[in-house]
Amino acid sequence: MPRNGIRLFYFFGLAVISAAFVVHAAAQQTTLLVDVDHRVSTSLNGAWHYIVDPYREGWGNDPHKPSPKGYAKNTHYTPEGPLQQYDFAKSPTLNVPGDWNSQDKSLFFYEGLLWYQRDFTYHKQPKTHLFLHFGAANYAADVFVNDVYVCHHEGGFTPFDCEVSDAVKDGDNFVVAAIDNQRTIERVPTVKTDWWNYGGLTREVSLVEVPETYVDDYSLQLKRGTKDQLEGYAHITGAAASTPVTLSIPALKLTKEATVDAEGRAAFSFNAPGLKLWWPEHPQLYSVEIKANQDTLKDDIGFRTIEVQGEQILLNGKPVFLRGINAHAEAPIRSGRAWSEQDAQTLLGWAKELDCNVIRLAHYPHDEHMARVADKLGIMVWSEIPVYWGIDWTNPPTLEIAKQQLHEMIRRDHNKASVIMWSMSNETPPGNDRTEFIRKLTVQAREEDPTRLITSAIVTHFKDKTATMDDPLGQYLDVLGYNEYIGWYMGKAADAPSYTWLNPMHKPVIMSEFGGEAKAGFHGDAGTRFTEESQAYLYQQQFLMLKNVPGLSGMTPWVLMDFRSPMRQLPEMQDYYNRKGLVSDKGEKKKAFFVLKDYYEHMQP
Ligand code: GCB
Repeated sequence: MPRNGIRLFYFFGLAVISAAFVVHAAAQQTTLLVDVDHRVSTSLNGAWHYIVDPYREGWGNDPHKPSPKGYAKNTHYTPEGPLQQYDFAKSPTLNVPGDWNSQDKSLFFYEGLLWYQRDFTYHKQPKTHLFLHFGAANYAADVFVNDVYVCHHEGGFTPFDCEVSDAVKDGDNFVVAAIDNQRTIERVPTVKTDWWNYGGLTREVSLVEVPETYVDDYSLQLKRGTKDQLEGYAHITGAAASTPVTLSIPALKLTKEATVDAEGRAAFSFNAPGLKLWWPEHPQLYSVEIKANQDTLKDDIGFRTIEVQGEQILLNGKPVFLRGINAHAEAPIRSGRAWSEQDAQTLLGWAKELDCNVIRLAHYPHDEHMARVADKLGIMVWSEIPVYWGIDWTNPPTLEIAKQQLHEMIRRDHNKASVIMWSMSNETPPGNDRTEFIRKLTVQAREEDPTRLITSAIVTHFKDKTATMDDPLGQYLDVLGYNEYIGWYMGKAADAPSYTWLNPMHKPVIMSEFGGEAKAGFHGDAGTRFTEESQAYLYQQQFLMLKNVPGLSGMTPWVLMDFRSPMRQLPEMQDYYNRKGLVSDKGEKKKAFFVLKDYYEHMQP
């Protein structure tokens, strides 16, 4: 990897290059450790001081060429000292993890730069690497430890690890993180989304210490077409060629050894007699242990295959119908960005109650707890990057940041049995530039993970009452997702059953969105918008229509729970919430919840 070269360049070239370039060089330094939640770590969750900085004062005079000066320093204000106009120690605090919008009323609509700071004590062991791990920071993060610039990261929903081995001192330390959630055209997502742009250190932060050589990535998957053939690799950073790596699965009494090649990669392929597969009804997980030199990495993973055959999706070789639901990473009951295991338990608990076997985690990678809990509960997952609506298709840095987010999503969750599909995008406007952009993403996704299915949610275009599922994007996908809002944005719910659907590509189709809004507790007749009755009726009519969709292999109605969106401004009904939830933001189940539950429970397998 060119990473080491860039590191050396960073340290020796620092004095002679411009501050702007330092930002770029630091950007390359983020590592990505898999399975961080199974490593011993020191949590940095808790209260962090913050300074709201709408004019970007903390970056110094040129906000376009940020330099690691300004607020990266942790100096305290004294009346007799040089003029200094900030002081972290006297500034208020925010809880980390947590978005800033839902913690301080004055930050509800805030978008821009905000500085976080906290002290920490650390005693690093010799011959180790120390990483500062961020579950996610929305959107851009620049991080300093003891005044040393340690990393830059972009993308608000994926993890990153900044190496801080040289920046950390024995004893007292401090970390400063500049987080900027300004929406811009060239970012991913771009300026308009139907969800709240929650800013800040929205997921857990920790210090992760690993030995000199360590397992940074591994993969172990069931080979397609088999019931007990496992294959994969472990990648050991810093390991000399021929270093032995041991992989064991104690419950199967299996221990396998392989040696790393010149790239630090050890390949595994072996039979696992007696292997129980992962099924939604029996989500079997195995404890897996990987050892290389001083490092041991443990994980709990399941084994299953997922593939398509004609218009069907096969799980472990058998056709499966995906009884799904969509969900945003909106925290149940309290609102704000979801981040905890409890949030995941609540959201996935409702999905389970609906008798779902799949959840679409829209429209960006959710917290890792979601995939972990889904692994345990037996809920399959559609995981997506925020290539949403109108992206800057012809701008190369936009493609780069989309690719980076795709890479980070796959890397974090490629050992989660629950995750069966990577989604490249949602409702993108047809056009050659769009298709070429997403085609490139599909190529990368297949290279990085040949074991899962590739999909996208496509907006349905109707000609009169006929929908032809022929968006050219479909040729690059394994499974076609189609979104439609008959009965809400177009047409009448009563007419849904009379629509015709055509599937000229003969691929499996998931109706990836349909639905309508209802305010919990608002009742009336089925023809009155926002009543629970109208939403329930819309679902019933959709079910009648869906019977006629050729190749239908699943559905994920929109959406499990009401979620905050600045686009939803109707007083008394919406109040900045998209009300298409089957459950309100306060956890009240609407009539349509029970309509869907009944439908799924009585569905023939
Ligand atoms: C869509 C989008 C989703 C919106 C939803 C709506 O098509 O994919 O992000 O929230 O419609 O409620 O309008």
